[in-house]
Amino acid sequence: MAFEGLSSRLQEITRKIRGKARITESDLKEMLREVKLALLEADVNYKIVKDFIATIQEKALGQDVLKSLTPGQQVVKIVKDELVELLGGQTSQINFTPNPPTIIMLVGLQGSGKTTTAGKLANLLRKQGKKPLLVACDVYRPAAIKQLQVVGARAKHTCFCK
Ligand SMILES: Nc1nc2c(ncn2[C@@H]2O[C@H](COP(=O)(O)OP(=O)(O)O)[C@@H](O)[C@H]2O)c(=O)[nH]1
Ligand SMILES: [Mg+2]
Repeated sequence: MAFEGLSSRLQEITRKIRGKARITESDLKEMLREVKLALLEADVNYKIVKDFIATIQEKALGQDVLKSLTPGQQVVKIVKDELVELLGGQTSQINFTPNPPTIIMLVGLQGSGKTTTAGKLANLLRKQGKKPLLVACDVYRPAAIKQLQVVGARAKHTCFCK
């Protein structure tokens, strides 16, 4: 998922509603429409976004949140909690071996984004001070080696390609 810009966009959306003393149902719908667009533009799957928005709407309308004293804050809390849930609830760290290199296995169907994720992961690890290496070993898929070279060059990390 491409999350660049998403967090600042969500902050902007929630900032608008947080301070409001009164929120109407149409304010809520308007906010959720913006959240929906932000998530879709960040490449989140359409069905996931639809369910996500429906859950928030149900929670916000169902629990008399809008009639409470701090409706804005409560709506923002519901959005935040649901986002955390959507992203898997808890984070887990990569276990690095004490004897490098640590080898990371990405498993998925063809075309599910493993190579792209390898590039993103290498980028993230590099920012954390690691020295990620991408090694092109897929000799079956057409242009797989070239693809890794392109992904590697874009993220400016070392790629061993034949
Ligand atoms: N929209 C979108 N496309 C992606 C994402 N990750 C990968 N892709 C695209 O999906 C296609 C397959 O990705 P790839 O990394 O080659 O998958 P692999 O076969 O599992 O290695 C490529 O065209 C990628 O650009 C993503 O997060 N969002
Ligand atoms: Mg691949």
